Amino acid sequence: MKTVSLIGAPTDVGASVRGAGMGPDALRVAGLYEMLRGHGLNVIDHGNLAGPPTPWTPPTAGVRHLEEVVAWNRAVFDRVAAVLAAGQVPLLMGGDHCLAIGSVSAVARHCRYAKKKLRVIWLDAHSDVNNPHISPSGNVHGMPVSCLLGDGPKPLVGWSGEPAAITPADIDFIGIRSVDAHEKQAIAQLGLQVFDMRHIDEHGMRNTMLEALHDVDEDTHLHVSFDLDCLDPTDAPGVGTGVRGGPTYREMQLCMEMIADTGRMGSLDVVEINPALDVRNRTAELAVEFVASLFGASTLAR
Ligand code: EXY
Ligand code: MN
Ligand code: MN
Ligand code: MN
Repeated sequence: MKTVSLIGAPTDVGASVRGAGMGPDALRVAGLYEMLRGHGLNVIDHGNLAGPPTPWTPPTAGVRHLEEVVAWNRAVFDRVAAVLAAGQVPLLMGGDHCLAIGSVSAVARHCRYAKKKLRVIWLDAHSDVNNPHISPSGNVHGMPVSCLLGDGPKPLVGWSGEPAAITPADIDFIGIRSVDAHEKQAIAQLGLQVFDMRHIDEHGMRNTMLEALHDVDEDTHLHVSFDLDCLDPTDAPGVGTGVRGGPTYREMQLCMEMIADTGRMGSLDVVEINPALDVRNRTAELAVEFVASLFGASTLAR
């Protein structure tokens, strides 16, 4: 039986809006553990990782809270690596999206040893491909993809044991609708596969996901990095950087169901839930519904 390990990382260290540090408990209150158990999975809740408080200082050399971001990601990296080594599926409960630096780096290292092909699905309103030279905010939750591609603040790069944890061909973005001017240039230069909302409008979620998942095979480890601001803020108000015009509830469910159908999801981040901005824990409850679909809880037996 598959074992899913819940790892809480209660921090907003990579953001400028406070509150994402309460995300892990919001997911627990919304019944994440019970839902997974109910679907026949073995579940271990490892509790919350420890790390430094967020200092709320301005950026230095284009980056905010670098030392603390490194500390939190180090804790995430170590725990995700240990969970993968034990043959379990790590489910990182953020926290803000800077934590994907640690989780995806650990997954990339694991894939190299296990001789698996890594594919990352990045579900987000934002492309998160800033770096300290181009970031308008200095917030590291807008930079994790660059760090994973080997272009970020030195202390956040190279953790997988290679100069870059992933190549541009390893990652597909879904739901994007907020891209900074310099990020647009980076996306074009790197040739990143960005399925933005216009693509989903024009081609539909089904064709979009067929394209995004086309090269997933039995040797693939699929990592899903799920930023809740991918959803429309009318459905998911509890996020710090909401952008209107997201996928509908059913489009998002189809996205999750098609990922589940591959049978290859080996690790997952659920990030950017901000309970301080939420309405009666709606966003965490929605996250639990979508995670259920990612683990195969479709309407009919298939
Ligand atoms: N692109 C903006 C920045 O870099 O400051 C906003 C980034 C928000 C990142 C959110 C969590 O995905
Ligand atoms: Mn993000
Ligand atoms: Mn986002
Ligand atoms: Mn691709």
